[in-house]
Amino acid sequence: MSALKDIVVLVPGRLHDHAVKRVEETFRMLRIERADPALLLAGMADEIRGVAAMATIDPAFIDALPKLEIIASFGVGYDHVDAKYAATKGVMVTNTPDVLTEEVADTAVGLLINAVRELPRAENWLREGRWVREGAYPLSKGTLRGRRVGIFGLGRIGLAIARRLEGFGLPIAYHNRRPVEGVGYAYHPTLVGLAEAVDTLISIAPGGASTAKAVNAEVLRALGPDGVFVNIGRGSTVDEEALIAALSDGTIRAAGLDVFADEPRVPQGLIELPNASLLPHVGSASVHTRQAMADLVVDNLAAWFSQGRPLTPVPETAGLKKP
Ligand code: A2R
Repeated sequence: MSALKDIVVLVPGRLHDHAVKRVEETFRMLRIERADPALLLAGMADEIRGVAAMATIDPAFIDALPKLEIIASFGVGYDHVDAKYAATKGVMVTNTPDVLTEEVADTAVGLLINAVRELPRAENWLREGRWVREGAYPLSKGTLRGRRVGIFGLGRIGLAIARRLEGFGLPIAYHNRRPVEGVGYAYHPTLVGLAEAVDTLISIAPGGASTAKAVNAEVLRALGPDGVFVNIGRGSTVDEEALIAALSDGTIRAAGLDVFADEPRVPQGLIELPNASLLPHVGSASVHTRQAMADLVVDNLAAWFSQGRPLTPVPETAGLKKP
């Protein structure tokens, strides 16, 4: 472990306290306010061999660190790290998959039920004293009964959501770029085709260019007037203007959203909609799961520097060898 103590790891910006504590205990930690080359003091850049971050890491920042070997990113989505560019520079990138899969799947199901059965609004009815004054909360217009579920992004988390909803007695279909081997759910080669075939669309696809605004006006029209859209993946996958329009004019029935295009700013148009159930990106946000994610960030760094291979490399850098 003493060898690890000589290795300099930079933490730019905010990071989970437990991860910061473990980086500090295990390595020589440096901190700056954000991942900006202008904030690197003289001599700092030449020492840094690892980065542990939740922050955006762009090519300019990677170029500013000539000794950089690994970026250990917090979270399973790593669209804020330019992993393709890192790969061209021989820099390993890791994320924190698996340890959050079940938590995010639980949240997805909660959000779906909230959106369909209006549970947050029903709770407000009680808290506002309306149960006493006005009687029972109105019957929810939506139900899970009879729904057909489509999953956009049937990966680790998508499969965990599908298994839960199978248990609810609902048929499952999905859209990925390729069918998943060994899975019996109906595959749709296009997202609009999936939306046509179902009335409940759950997005758990990654962010980035290939999914940007993939859930657009056409997809929402295909979902139809009884349609429910749940997003627990990335806000960037949705055309938010089109979603607001579709919820306002009855193109779809309801939405449950945990993620937004420009967090923490949520469009006022969404906030004002009674048929949108909104959460502040809490998919994996329990003490238990965030601690496991923090551990995996530091375990990736420790595995890289002590054994020469990380635990959970992202696909873009999975083939890289330690220099
Ligand atoms: O397309 P495929 O066959 O590589 O399947 C992946 C699918 N996916 C896409 N589907 C359609 N169009 C795309 N452009 C596209 N890009 C990726 O999303 C795969 O089945 C799924 C992602 O699954 P995993 O890589 O196992 O990720 P995990 O752990 O389920 O997390 C998903 C996302 C993260 O990237 C964060 O943005 C979010 O959950 O928290």
